[in-house]
Amino acid sequence: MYNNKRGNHQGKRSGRGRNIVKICLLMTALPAFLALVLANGAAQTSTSTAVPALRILPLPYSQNALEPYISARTMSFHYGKHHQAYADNLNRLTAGTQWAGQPLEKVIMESTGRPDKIDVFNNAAQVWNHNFFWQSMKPGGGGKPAGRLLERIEKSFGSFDEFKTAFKTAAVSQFGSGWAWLIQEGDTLKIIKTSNADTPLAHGQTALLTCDVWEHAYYLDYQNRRPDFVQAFLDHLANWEFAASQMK
Ligand code: MN3
Repeated sequence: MYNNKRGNHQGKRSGRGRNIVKICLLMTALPAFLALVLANGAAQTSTSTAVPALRILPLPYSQNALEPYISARTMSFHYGKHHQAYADNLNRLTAGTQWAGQPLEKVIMESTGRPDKIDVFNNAAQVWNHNFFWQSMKPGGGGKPAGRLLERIEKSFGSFDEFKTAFKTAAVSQFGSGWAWLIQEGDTLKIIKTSNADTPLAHGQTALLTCDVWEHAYYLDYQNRRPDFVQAFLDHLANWEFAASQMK
């Protein structure tokens, strides 16, 4: 009797267990099924446009690699949402046009200064600027550059400290959204700031390093304290090896 009861009890338990297993299997299979449906949809979209969609460059480090100066949360929004959205917009705007599948630099140079193509320019330039910005930083960056770059900085600005002060002033004083840049013109290095999506590339200038001063770049970590963000960029993030590699 006891054994039977126990048997029945076990039977009920294993019946419930089987149901739980079925539900778990369904929950496990559902995302895979949805992924398959989405992948098929994406494949159909890409074959119908017949040109490869532009993709943003992979981040050169993990999303938490720049902590504590830039949080993983900021990176997930900035890279995963903002930067991705510019690329998605550009692909949508250029689908079926002469710019579909063309190099980013070509799209920027051909759309700049055209009021009727401002949306194409803004999104293309923002994709390029952000690709450049991620490379302008590295974990354990900051400090002082070396070699030819340091010589040029000292010749152009008087000293590295004077350069840092001037770069910070430019980044902090950019009114509204935009970018601060170290650029090269001939043998001279200059600091410039650009508004919104504008980029040195569109003006024939050689960019060496940039700091994004749109609020989305720092607001989650620094709120309104843009000077603190720019200081952290200069002291702890700036990738001087990348800047030196861009020199002509
Ligand atoms: Mn940005």
